[in-house]
Amino acid sequence: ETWRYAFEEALEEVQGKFAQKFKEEVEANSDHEIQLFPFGTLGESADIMEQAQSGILQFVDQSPGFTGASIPEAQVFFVPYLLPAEQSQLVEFFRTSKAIHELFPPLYADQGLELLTMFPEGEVMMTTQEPVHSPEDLNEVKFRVMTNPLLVDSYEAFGATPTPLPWGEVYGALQTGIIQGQENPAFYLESNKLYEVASHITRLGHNNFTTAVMANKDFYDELPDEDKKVIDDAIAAAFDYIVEYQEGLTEESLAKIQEAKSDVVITTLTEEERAPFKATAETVEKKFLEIGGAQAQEILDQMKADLAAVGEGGEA
Ligand code: 6CS
Repeated sequence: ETWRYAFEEALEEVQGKFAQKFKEEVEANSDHEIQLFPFGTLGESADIMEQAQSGILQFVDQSPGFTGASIPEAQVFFVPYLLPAEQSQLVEFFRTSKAIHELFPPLYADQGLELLTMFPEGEVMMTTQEPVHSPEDLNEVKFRVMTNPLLVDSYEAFGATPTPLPWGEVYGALQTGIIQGQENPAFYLESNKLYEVASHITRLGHNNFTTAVMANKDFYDELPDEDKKVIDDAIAAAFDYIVEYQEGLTEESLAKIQEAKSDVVITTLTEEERAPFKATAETVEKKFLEIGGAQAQEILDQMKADLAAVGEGGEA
């Protein structure tokens, strides 16, 4: 049988690398084939999600940045400075989190999805046309965010004017001045040449990009146990692979950007400069409890317990 798998990025970007490894594992261990659909081949993130829910696709990678609109609890990933900055702690959190492995699957199941895994894609950085050292510098900056209500609240708290847009419109919107800023991990800034249209990159350590891979639930439920095992093993192998693949990726990507365009300014905010951004976490957390769905409190409490279990947690 041929199974279709769509994701939000290009084949050689992080989600694509994960998908390629998943395909390789499934095909090596079964008679099934995986057909990959990178970004743009089937539409935007919202489109591929719809196709996975209706069963046209068997697998989909969609980030909570978009899923937060339909599973409000998934917005928890946009409470700033919640995830740890330290990579080994971060990975351990994704491997062991009860919130991810026990609380989220039923919420995805309600949407017709079998949650297979969540994994981090790298430190999120702001790119803007002017330098940013404080929330005041974001005043009047129309800042593109994924279509996620809490991310809008978070960037409002950061002092910007958040503008939710699908990914496909971001480069053009920066180029034409409809927006003046956006955020993404370094590999994505590099591969999509975002530095051409916004030459200031600011690292404020507020988040790591989380994504999720799901199967259509009816499809998954009806599979024989041996096929479920092939899928689960392939996901586990791809998780290990993608963690390893990302070692050093952020710094390499930033170096490539600097090489491609020497006037790009990459700034890491000092602790002092970060303080006012960090101070917004409490407000955004409260907002999450208001708009994060029936299980918001339970999810947030569990996330914090999971983070405490892997180390200090708190600083992204
Ligand atoms: O900003 C976005 O919309 C996109 N960012 C990443 C890193 N992956 C997919 C998503 O569409």
